Amino acid sequence: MDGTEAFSPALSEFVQQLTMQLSVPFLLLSLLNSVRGATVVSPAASAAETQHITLDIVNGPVAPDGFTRIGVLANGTFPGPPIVATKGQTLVVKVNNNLTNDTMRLSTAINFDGVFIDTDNNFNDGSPFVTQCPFGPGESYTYTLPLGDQTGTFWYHSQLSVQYADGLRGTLVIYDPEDPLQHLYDVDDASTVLTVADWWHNTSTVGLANYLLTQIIPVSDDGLVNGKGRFQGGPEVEYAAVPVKKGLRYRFRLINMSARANFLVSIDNRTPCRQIIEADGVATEPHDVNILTIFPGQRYSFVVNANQPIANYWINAIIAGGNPAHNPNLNATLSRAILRYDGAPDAEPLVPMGQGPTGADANMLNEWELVPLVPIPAPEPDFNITFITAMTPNASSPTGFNTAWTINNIAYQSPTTPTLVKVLDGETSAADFSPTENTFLFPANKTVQVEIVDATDEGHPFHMHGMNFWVVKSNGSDIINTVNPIRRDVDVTGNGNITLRFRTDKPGPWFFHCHIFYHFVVGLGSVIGAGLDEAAKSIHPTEAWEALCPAYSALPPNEQ
Ligand SMILES: *[C@@H]1O[C@H](CO)[C@@H](O)[C@H](O)[C@H]1NC(C)=O
Ligand SMILES: *[C@@H]1O[C@H](CO)[C@@H](O)[C@H](O)[C@H]1NC(C)=O
Ligand SMILES: *[C@@H]1O[C@H](CO)[C@@H](O)[C@H](O)[C@H]1NC(C)=O
Ligand SMILES: *[C@@H]1O[C@H](CO)[C@@H](O)[C@H](O)[C@H]1NC(C)=O
Ligand SMILES: *[C@@H]1O[C@H](CO)[C@@H](O)[C@H](O)[C@H]1NC(C)=O
Ligand SMILES: *[C@@H]1O[C@H](CO)[C@@H](O)[C@H](O)[C@H]1NC(C)=O
Ligand SMILES: *[C@@H]1O[C@H](CO)[C@@H](O)[C@H](O)[C@H]1NC(C)=O
Ligand SMILES: *[C@@H]1O[C@H](CO)[C@@H](O)[C@H](O)[C@H]1NC(C)=O
Ligand SMILES: *[C@@H]1O[C@H](CO)[C@@H](O)[C@H](O)[C@H]1NC(C)=O
Ligand SMILES: *[C@@H]1O[C@H](CO)[C@@H](O)[C@H](O)[C@H]1NC(C)=O
Ligand SMILES: *[C@@H]1O[C@H](CO)[C@@H](O)[C@H](O)[C@H]1NC(C)=O
Ligand SMILES: [Cu+2]
Repeated sequence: MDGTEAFSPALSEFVQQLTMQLSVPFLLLSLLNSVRGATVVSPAASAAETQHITLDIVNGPVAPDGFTRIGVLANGTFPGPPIVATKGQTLVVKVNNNLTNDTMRLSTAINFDGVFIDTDNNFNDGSPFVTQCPFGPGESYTYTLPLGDQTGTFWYHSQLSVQYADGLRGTLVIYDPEDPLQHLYDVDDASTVLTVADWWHNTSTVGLANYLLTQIIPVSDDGLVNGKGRFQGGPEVEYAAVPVKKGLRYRFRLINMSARANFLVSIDNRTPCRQIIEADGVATEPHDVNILTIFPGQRYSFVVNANQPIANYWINAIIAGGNPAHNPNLNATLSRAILRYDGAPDAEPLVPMGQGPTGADANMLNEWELVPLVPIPAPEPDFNITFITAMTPNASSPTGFNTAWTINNIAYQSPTTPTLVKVLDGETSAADFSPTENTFLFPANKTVQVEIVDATDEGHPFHMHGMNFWVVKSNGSDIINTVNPIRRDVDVTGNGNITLRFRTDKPGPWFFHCHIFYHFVVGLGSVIGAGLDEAAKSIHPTEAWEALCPAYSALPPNEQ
């Protein structure tokens, strides 16, 4: 809130509406008790310490852009149902595999992207053939995730092959009832979670087969914002409307659920007022930008002050991901949503669909300018490694086109026996892993610096499972910051170099991979083996986990 705008009527009306919808006494009380600076938090804020969640993974029809296809969907929707958590909870997520359609992968495994995984809980990280075997149709697996002190914006997705391109993606927000940045915004609820995602009409299995043959990642048919979008020549599907009330400040939580594409996100008439306050679950000092590029897997929170005239405004989410000539359906301009002020007509903005601010007005986000709210210096490295990424056509493929992406000349290939299974059997030395497992071993409680050297012409968002890293050097900047660099779990390289540092405090194998899953499945991945001797002693999976691999290997190939 700034100034003395008509706050109280607006808020009390808002509170009334909200409480009518939710009728949660706790919320009512907390809102009425604190008028100014009230934060509209999710109803789960009052929930018990353990939250039980069920996700049914089904094949069903879905038509986010008006074209009906069969997807792989959590609870039958795209995006899947939002997971709403509160700091300190333990999430117990029962995932039922109800898949039936073998034109897409029938097995699955779920990763809760960015959620820290406790030391002894590595087996619940959801990484196929690293921390678990996938589970097949008719099976269930329950992920137990103690959230500890972590808060912020996350998501969940299938981690198996490129299956999440078929739709298995959803949001996960951990609300902090005592958010130190609460004074900056008034509203932070389900309506302020924004997702951008690429979308294909065909299955990911067809897409992957084409990719292997042609070396061209299938260009998506469109980009979706909050699960809605349009393709060129398709029906005029109603864009998602994001409701705001004049006079309130909104904490938007933007999640890039792409499997491939990126988006340039801006809001018309927002010059110069979008404050970033979070990157990948790490609270930052407020930082003004007008446009941000967000890569697959990344998340940002930003505050928008609804201080413009009551109207509809475009939220531009210009999609970029491959050469549009490869898919005439893709029209980058059609990827957008509407910021709708209360009192504005139920209609599209009157101005044409634009690309957002350009040139100096763009005020793009420079990652190296982000400053974590809680400073933690990057520790001095005990080990330095270099990853050189490259795309290597596969000479032995019959077409000559078969693609591999490599790190230090090795294309990661999933082993048959998951890394963790081997570790628990006492296989913890380098010789126990084949070269194509690209597994890097370090003792426990050390700091590793990895420089990723990338001379390719594509962006690669590198994602670390289970923990954050310090971004000592961002792509596109020469600044080395070890004092208080941004910490996050996805950082982008591509025709440039980045330097990251992480700790090996959590014994276990952790996936470290490009979050463009088409790159990942053809090799752009590695495993960080942190203190594996310790892991062999400290990790004690459940019987249900032990049963996953025997069940998976007994499946016929079309059910795997
Ligand atoms: C998903 O669907 C199941 C079965 O209908 C339901 O019990 C569960 O609560 C749903 N999950 C979420 C997160 O909404
Ligand atoms: C299975 O998926 C394919 C590809 O999307 C679709 O053409 C087919 O109709 C689906 N089968 C059933 C029984 O839904
Ligand atoms: C999914 O499978 C579970 C466990 O078998 C079952 O309880 C549930 O009803 C199924 N849901 C759907 C939508 O088929
Ligand atoms: C999907 O790809 C297959 C194989 O190329 C093709 O036969 C089919 O028409 C495609 N379906 C859609 C919806 O594009
Ligand atoms: C999401 O990631 C994709 C893939 O890198 C990127 O092209 C797109 O710009 C990102 N979206 C946003 C909103 O930045
Ligand atoms: C893409 O969509 C925009 C907005 O409807 C339209 O102005 C433009 O002509 C379209 N592009 C193409 C190549 O048709
Ligand atoms: C790692 O690299 C840093 C420079 O980035 C250097 O200061 C340090 O001595 C190196 N450490 C080791 C163990 O090689
Ligand atoms: C290269 O092609 C051969 C023959 O098709 C195949 O067996 C092998 O898995 C491919 N390698 C990679 C890294 O894709
Ligand atoms: C690593 O640190 C933890 C916590 O301080 C300690 O319990 C563990 O013994 C240490 N491990 C090694 C190998 O130093
Ligand atoms: C990385 O930085 C270089 C400049 O050093 C720039 O040319 C390149 O586009 C950047 N890559 C990405 C993905 O932003
Ligand atoms: C990245 O590092 C490599 C190897 O040190 C160097 O040759 C290259 O110029 C660097 N790229 C950029 C954009 O700084
Ligand atoms: Cu990549």
